[in-house]
Amino acid sequence: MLYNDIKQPIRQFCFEGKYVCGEELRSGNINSTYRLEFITPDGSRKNYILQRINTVVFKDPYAVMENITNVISHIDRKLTEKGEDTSRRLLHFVSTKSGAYLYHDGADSFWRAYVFVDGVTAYNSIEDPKLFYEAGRGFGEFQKNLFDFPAEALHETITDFHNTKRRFYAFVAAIAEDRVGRVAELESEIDFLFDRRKMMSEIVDKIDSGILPVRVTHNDTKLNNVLIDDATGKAVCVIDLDTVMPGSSLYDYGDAIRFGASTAAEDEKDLSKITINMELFKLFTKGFVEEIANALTDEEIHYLPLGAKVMTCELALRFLTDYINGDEYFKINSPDHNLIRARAQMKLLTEIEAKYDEMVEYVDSLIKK
Ligand code: GN1
Ligand code: MG
Repeated sequence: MLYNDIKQPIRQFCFEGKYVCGEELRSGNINSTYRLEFITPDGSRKNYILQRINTVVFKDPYAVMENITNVISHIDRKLTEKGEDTSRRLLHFVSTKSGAYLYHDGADSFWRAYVFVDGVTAYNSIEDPKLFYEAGRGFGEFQKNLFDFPAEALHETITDFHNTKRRFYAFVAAIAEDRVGRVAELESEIDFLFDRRKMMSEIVDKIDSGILPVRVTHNDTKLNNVLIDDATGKAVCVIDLDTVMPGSSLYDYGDAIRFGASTAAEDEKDLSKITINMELFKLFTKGFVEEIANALTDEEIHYLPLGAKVMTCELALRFLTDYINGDEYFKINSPDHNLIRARAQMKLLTEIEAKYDEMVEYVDSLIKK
C-alpha cells in the first residue's frame, strides 16, 4: 500500500543507492511525509525524506519552494561566514532527474525530497526542560539569521496566514453557512471565541500602526520543527519552512510557547491535564531572547506573551472553523478531532490568561536596561 503511493515519485529523484524501505511519518497535519531508507553501493544506509505537498493548502508549490530555497541560501551564507559546517544545520534538497526541486506527477500531486538529518530528534513533547531552552535558541537563531533577508522578496504563500482578525471573519462566515449542521452543538465554544474577538486584532493592529515591525518569520514553530542533536542536546536545524513569510516575531515565539510549554498534547481530551508550565515558558523565552535580543525592539520583547495568547486563540479558532466547515483543512483521525483540538486550545488559553501578568513581568526582566 505505502510503496504503491510513493514508488512513482521515488524514481524521479536522484537518491543515492537502492530503495530498501519507507514509513509514513504522521506528525504533520497538512503534507504527507515519508522517511525512506536506501542502501548505497558501499553498503551504508542513507535516509531521505519524501513529501507530498498539500495543494489545497499550498496553492502554489513553486512559490513555496522558491521561498524556502532563498531562505536556506541566505542562512547558508550566514553560517558559512561564521565558519560553520552546514551539512546538518540546514535542509538539503535532493533534485529530480531533470534538475528541479519539485516533481509534478501529472495529476495534482507535487513531491519534493531532502536528506534526512541523522542523529537528531524532533520532539513532540518536552522530556528534559533544557531541551526547550535549546528550542528557544534554535528558533531565535533562525529569526536572527533572517533579520536582513528582504521580506518583500518572499511570496505570501498563504494569504493572511496569521491575520487572526481575518480568521475571525472566516469563522463568523463559517457559522453563518453552517455547512454540515454542527453549529447548534457549539454554543459555549462559539461564545468563548466571540468574547475574545478584541484580543484577536491586537497583533495585527500593532503591526498596522507601526508599534510592531514586520519580520521574516517561520510561522509554524512547533517544538517538532526544530531538530535537537542526540549527542549534544543542542538545536541543530529548523525544519518545515513552508510558511516562511513576512510576519511578526510574536507569531514564532507565541506558537512555540503554545505547543511546547503546554503540559499536554495539542489534542488532549482530558482538559484537566492542560496548563502552561511556567518553568518551560521561562526556559524557552530565555533561549529565544538571548539569541535575538539585539535584533528585536524593547516593545517587541515586551509584547512576546501577547503572541502566546493570540496564537493559542488563533489555533482554537482555526480548529473550530475547520470543524464547522466539515474538516476540510487539517488531517483528522476521528470525526471530532478538530473539536477536541479546539477545546484543548481554549483550555490552554484560559491558563495563559491566568498567568499572563507573570509572563509579561518575566519578559520585561529580560529587556536590557
Ligand atoms: C499545521 O502540518 P503542521 O503540523 O506542520 C498548520 C499550522 C498549525 C499546526 C497545528 C500550513 O502544521 O499552522 O499550527 O498544523 N500548518 C498550516 O498543529 O496550516
Ligand atoms: Mg508545518
